[in-house]
Amino acid sequence: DTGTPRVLSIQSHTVQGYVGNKAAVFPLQLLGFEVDPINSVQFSNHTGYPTVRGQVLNGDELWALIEGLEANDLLYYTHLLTGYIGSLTFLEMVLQVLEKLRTVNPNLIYVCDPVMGDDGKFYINPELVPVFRHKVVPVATMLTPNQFEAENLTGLRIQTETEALEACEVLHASGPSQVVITSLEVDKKLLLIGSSKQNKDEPARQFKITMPKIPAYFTGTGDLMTALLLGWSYKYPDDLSKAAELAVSSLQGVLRKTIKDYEDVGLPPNVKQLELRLIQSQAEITSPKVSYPAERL
Ligand code: ATP
Ligand code: PLP
Ligand code: PXL
Repeated sequence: DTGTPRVLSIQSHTVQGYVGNKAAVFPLQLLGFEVDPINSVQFSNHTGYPTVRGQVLNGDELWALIEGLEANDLLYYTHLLTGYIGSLTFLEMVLQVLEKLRTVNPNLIYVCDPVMGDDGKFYINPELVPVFRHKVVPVATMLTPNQFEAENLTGLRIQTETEALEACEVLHASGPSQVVITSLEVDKKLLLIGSSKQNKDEPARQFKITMPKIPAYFTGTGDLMTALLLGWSYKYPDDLSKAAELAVSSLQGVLRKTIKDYEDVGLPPNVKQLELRLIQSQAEITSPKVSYPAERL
């Protein structure tokens, strides 16, 4: 233990473009973290393209990597970060990895983006939903669902700010002390809802951040958002609203830079394959200008 925070990040790798680990590792490194990526898949590109080729890591292969680390005494992590998980057996194995990491560091922070889908549509097999709900949520420290995922994890319908806050309370009661609903569309506005609860007897501290919806479709923004929330909440452990302000401001900075770079070369910003301009957005990641303040609720 050198005092540097160390993240085990189990996510997708794409050869080209920025989703999964490709969206999370570089920003966390810029924020000063040691990041050890395990690539849950290696694909040519993300699945929004017409063709995808590549390999999928299975649960046993994941466990072999953990055994290798363990044999060399390399299993000390301050954080576990997970995103899109494609199969039930892999999800079950991630839970075993978490258990093992916590035997080495009982204070390990597990940041979980429970990726299921968006806008009422699943991009995972729905058989994973009960496992997320009953096994993963209870062991997560920070949870970053979108509106659809929060609905599936609680069984509640979430269409208003009030309903989102209630869902956060339900999720706190099951486990995570920090819950961020990363996107909720209300009246054509995009909201992020945050909720933190230090102990069970204390009321949750809740806030919202309102941001403009950029008329373009990005992939990997959810992965980048969760990585930024992990990063900034390590620096502000007692102030989730501050961490979320910085994460949102960074992310909006990256999106603005992405649109601008595409426009500068005369490309329409509306293509589905619009990739984040992550490497070109270092300043936005390390020193975001807080342009979207959190409002206490
Ligand atoms: P996941 O499915 O990974 O749990 P998610 O569905 O919330 O996450 P996104 O919808 O990509 O992921 O949103 C994550 C963040 O990205 C939002 O909080 C928002 O700040 C930002 N974002 C994404 N798309 C846009 C957009 N078109 N305009 C403005 N902000 C956006
Ligand atoms: N499509 C698929 C198959 C995915 O796995 C994801 C990942 O979360 C997305 C779309 C959306 O990515 P994001 O929410 O990070 O923009
Ligand atoms: O979370 C984004 C993501 C992760 N992993 C893979 C993907 C995508 C988005 O398309 O295709 C394999």
